[in-house]
Amino acid sequence: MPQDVVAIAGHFDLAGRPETVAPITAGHINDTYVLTTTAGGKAVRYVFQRINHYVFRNPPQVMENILRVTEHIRERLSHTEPGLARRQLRVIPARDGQGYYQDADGDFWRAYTYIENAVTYDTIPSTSLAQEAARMFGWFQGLLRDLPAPPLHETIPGFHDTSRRLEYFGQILKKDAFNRARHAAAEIDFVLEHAAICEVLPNLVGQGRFPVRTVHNDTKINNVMLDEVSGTGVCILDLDTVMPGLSVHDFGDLVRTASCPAAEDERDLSKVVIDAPWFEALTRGFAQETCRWLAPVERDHLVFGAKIITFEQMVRFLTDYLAGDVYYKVHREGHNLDRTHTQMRLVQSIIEQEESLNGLVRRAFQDNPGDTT
Ligand code: GN1
Ligand code: MG
Repeated sequence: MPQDVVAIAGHFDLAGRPETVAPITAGHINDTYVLTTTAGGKAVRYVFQRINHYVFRNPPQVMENILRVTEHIRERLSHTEPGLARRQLRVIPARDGQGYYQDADGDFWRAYTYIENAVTYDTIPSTSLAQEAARMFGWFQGLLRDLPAPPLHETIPGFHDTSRRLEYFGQILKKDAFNRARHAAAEIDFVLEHAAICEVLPNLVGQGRFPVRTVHNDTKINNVMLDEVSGTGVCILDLDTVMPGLSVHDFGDLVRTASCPAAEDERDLSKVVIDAPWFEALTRGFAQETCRWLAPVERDHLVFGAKIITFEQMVRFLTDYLAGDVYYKVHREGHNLDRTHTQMRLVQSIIEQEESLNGLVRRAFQDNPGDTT
């Protein structure tokens, strides 16, 4: 594969000649490589990605969205933060001017400049970094509030339509093509028992009582880069699912991935718990940036957002386990079932602490009063 990436790189206008290619294994969907060139005696790094077109059925639309979003943010930042090129991913167009290159196998490739001196975390090492990461996702949402019409393409239809995901889960469960349901009886019962929570947000949106915004939709903690020395937020990554959605889903996915010190596939479930100080740090960081414009109904549903997005993630992992591991990359037998277990445990942990978590949200927003009335 590294040789292929060098050949692919030939279709993009890079500085210098490709020297080395190394895979990056984080991320469950796309294939990612870092390619290094030498230009004028200096090493220059690029990120190359093969877009998973089983997941993203229309990669040109994905790239159209990303170009619009990155250009918009660059334009916004150029007024306030000139010279801060690393705050923003930069798409390198292919030689034919498109935002991607399609190879002979029909695969779509894209290239970004590499952001140096910044790191991502799969599990976040301190509450202060958690707060900063959450602030970054709030900042990102704020920058997209005035993205000019039309709305972005829906790159994965019904991405956070939890009811639709539940319906699909029901179909896969009925087939049980791999005879795996017998290993997940308690998890299946849990999903069916909690089905009603899927209706809450769609009902509010349907009644016009809940804003639909341009949001990130995949705010997993490793999708934000922080400066490797100071810890200050640098840049938001993984823009494939930036599209219309709900701010509470973004907050929720952060809570899912950063308020628990254990990994998403941790097998020791005693380590899997929503830790209040981490949750509080995330809430404070998010409030810092969003308090000026987040509607009261959104604030009141931040904890619910964490519950529903974690429940949805449980349904997604369980569905993929039953379907034979076709969507998420797996690295061991039962990987998707292990992931299902952690997500179920997190939902239970949110339910157990719901009242006190809501109290922490209220406190964070009181300390960061906005101008929403
Ligand atoms: C996928 O690619 P990655 O790892 O950032 C998935 C997210 C899930 C996440 C679970 C397009 O994200 O929705 O929350 O795995 N992305 C897509 O870890 O399905
Ligand atoms: Mg992703």
